[in-house]
Amino acid sequence: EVGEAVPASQKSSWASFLKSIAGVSGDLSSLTAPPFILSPISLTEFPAYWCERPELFAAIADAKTDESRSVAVLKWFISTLKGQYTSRNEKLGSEKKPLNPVLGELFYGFWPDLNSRGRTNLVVEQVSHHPPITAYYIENVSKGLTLQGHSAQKTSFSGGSIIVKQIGHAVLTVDLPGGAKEQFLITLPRLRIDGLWYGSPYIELTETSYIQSSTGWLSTIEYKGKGYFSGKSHQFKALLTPPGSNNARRTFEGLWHTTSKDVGSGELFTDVQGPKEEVSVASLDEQDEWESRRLWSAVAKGIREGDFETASREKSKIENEQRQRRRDELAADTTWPLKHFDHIDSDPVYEELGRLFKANPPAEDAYVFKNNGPHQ
Ligand code: CLR
Repeated sequence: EVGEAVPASQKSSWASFLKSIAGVSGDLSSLTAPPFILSPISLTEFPAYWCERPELFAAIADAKTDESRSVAVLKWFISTLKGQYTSRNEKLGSEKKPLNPVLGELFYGFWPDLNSRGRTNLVVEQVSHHPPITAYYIENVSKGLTLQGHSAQKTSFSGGSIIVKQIGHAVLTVDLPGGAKEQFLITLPRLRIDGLWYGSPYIELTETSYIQSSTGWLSTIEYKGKGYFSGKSHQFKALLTPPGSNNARRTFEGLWHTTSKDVGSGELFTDVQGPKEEVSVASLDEQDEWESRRLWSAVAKGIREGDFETASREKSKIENEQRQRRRDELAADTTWPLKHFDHIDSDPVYEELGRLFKANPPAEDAYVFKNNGPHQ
């Protein structure tokens, strides 16, 4: 018998969903899941997790040395993890299956200027439907900061858990006084989704991710869960190494969903127990038809209200309309034009900075922002 968290009427459909996951490798987005596990939020909203502590993002620009800038980037990065990987559990009760974005779906948002941190803007576009790929661009113009990246996933099933390999990377660019720029290549951790059998999935991070600065400073972040080191969930240990060295200058350690410390000084490093700031988004009637919340509004309402018949009827409408578009494009020998991003086959920043820590793979493609967001 499966899971205590699964409503009685959905137990058999949850069991067959789990069986179908075991048999599908690569892309779970199109699998039909039972209603209790559906989220009313599209994956195009997820890049907002990068900036829910806008003051930590802005603080990167205020750091004065190469070393302290790398520390500020690490601090901001670690402080995003709670939102990225545990916030659905807090908001929706467990990890859930997000809405699978359509090609061309958009998500725009911002965090207002407060306490002289500057305004931060977010532009997201779904740049591929199959496989799903989401491109994003975040900027704080007054601080001279931009974050450009894309996100895709390769999933597999192992020992009762879903293993998610993240494909894609992010590049953070910092304008330095005097006109120079510093760049940071950010790679992404691997995920394990546990708790499936019980119907209450949650994420644990595993293996290693990197933040490589163009100054040579490198953060190597190792992730561990229950049963390792302290036995607690959501542990990390980050080593910061100076240019050209293999010996860590600083070590940071703790739990990414609560607090961590600078091991050398014993001082507090990150603390994400306080409130975060959700992205501000235009109201539905001000949004374009391609904007995520407007596009999915009828489906999301059905899911929220437990009216799954309406949700699935509205979802089919969107999917059929998409299929028709693709057929029309094929017939007319055209392809869907991306609005905000240009695709490049190999990202020169990834290749160059990735070489410094032997990134695997050695090259990745990228989506370059056209500088034409709604706020530009
Ligand atoms: C997307 C990029 C974000 C971080 C992030 C967090 C949660 C991940 C999501 C990414 C990709 C899609 C994901 C999701 C958790 C569950 C969901 C892997 C990596 C899959 C498709 C749904 C599995 C279905 C079960 C929960 C039943 O920066």
